[in-house]
Amino acid sequence: MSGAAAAGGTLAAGTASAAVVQITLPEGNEVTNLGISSALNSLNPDITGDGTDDLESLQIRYGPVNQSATDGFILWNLFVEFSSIYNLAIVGGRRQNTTFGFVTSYSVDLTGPFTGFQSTPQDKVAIVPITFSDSRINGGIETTGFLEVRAFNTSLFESTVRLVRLVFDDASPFRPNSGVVAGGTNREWGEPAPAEIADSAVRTSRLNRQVKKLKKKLKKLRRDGNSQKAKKIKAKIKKAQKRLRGS
Ligand SMILES: [Ca+2]
Repeated sequence: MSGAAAAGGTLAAGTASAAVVQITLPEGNEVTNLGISSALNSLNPDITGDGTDDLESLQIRYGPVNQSATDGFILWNLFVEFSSIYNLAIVGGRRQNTTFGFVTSYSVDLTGPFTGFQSTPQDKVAIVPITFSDSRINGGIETTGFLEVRAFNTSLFESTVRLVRLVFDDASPFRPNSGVVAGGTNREWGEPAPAEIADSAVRTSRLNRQVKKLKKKLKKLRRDGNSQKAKKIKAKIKKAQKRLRGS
C-alpha cells in the first residue's frame, strides 16, 4: 500500500486479549465521487456479513464546498461519516482560488479537519473505532472494534474511500487495546489460531508415524503367518487412519 499510514483512532483502554481477529471485507466496498455531481457508491454497511447493517450512521456527501470564505478556495470533496461518535472526513480534490484560478491540490484526511494540501495524490489508511452486534460474535453482545479505512485521491476531481477490514476481539466485547495497527494484518476470524494449527500438525505427524510402524508390524505378522494378531493390527491401522482423516 502506498502512502503514509495515519492512525485514525487512539487505542484507548479496553480489555487485553490474545484473540484479536479480523474480517477482511470483500473487494470493492468503497465509494468514489465522480467529479462534482455524482458518486459511485458501493459501500456495504453490513461489515460483519450476517445480512444486518452495522454502519447505521453512515453518511456520504460529495461535491464542491467552499473551503474558506476568506480566500475563496473551493474544494471538490468526498466526505464519509461512519458514526455519530467518530466523524471522519475523507477529502480529495482540486482547489479553485478566486484570484489565481485552479490550483493543483490534493488532500486526504481521515481524522477530522483538513491537515493541508499537497501537489501529489494522497493515500492514507486509518483505524476507526466502531461498535457492532452480530449473533455469531461474542454471543451477540455489542462489541467495539476497529474499522480499517483507506482513502486516496484517484484524480484531481475524484477520491475513493474504501473499507478494508473489521478488527475485533472474538473473546471480549471490548475493543482491543493492543495488536491493531493501521495497514496491518490480524488473524482472519474463524481461522484456527497458530497454536491450534501447530497442535494439529503435531498430531498428524504422530499418527503418520504410528501408521507406518503398525504397517511394518502387520507385514511381519503376515509373513510369520500370525493371522489373528495381524487382524488386530489391521484394525488399529484403520482406527489411526480414521483419526488422521479427522485431524
Ligand atoms: Ca452485520
